[in-house]
Amino acid sequence: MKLIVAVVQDKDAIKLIEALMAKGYRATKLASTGGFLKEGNTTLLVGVNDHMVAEVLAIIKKMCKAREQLVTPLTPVGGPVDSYVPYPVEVVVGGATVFVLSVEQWEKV
Ligand code: 2BA
Repeated sequence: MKLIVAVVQDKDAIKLIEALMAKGYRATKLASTGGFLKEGNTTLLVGVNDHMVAEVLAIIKKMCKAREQLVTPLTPVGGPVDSYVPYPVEVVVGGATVFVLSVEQWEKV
């Protein structure tokens, strides 16, 4: 038994959940926030048997796209503020950040 924890972009979340449901997987959607961009993203919890992990990863890969996003760096602390021009920097977000955890016990009570 594994728990797949997938951090995905909000834009991909609904289609990903639909694709998982269509294949008979169950998922829990959590609203989350990225530590770096401090913007909303989605964390999905998917509990599966070991032999299903590869298929779930393939679905995540298919449904989640990498996108470029502009970030404006903060003014450096203690530096000269008047001469600092914060140029936006591009970061590539996604497709998805996925953790596969071993589950010791799974109960439905
Ligand atoms: P954020 O932390 O908001 O990060 C968004 C994107 O910013 C990252 O995309 C990466 O391209 C960039 N980034 C993050 N930290 C950076 C840093 N210290 N310096 C430069 N660029 C940085 P992704 O790697 O695709 O990550 C997307 C989201 O997945 C993250 O949102 C975070 O919510 C989650 N995530 C990524 N790695 C994680 C990890 N090791 N543990 C927990 N959550 C993670």
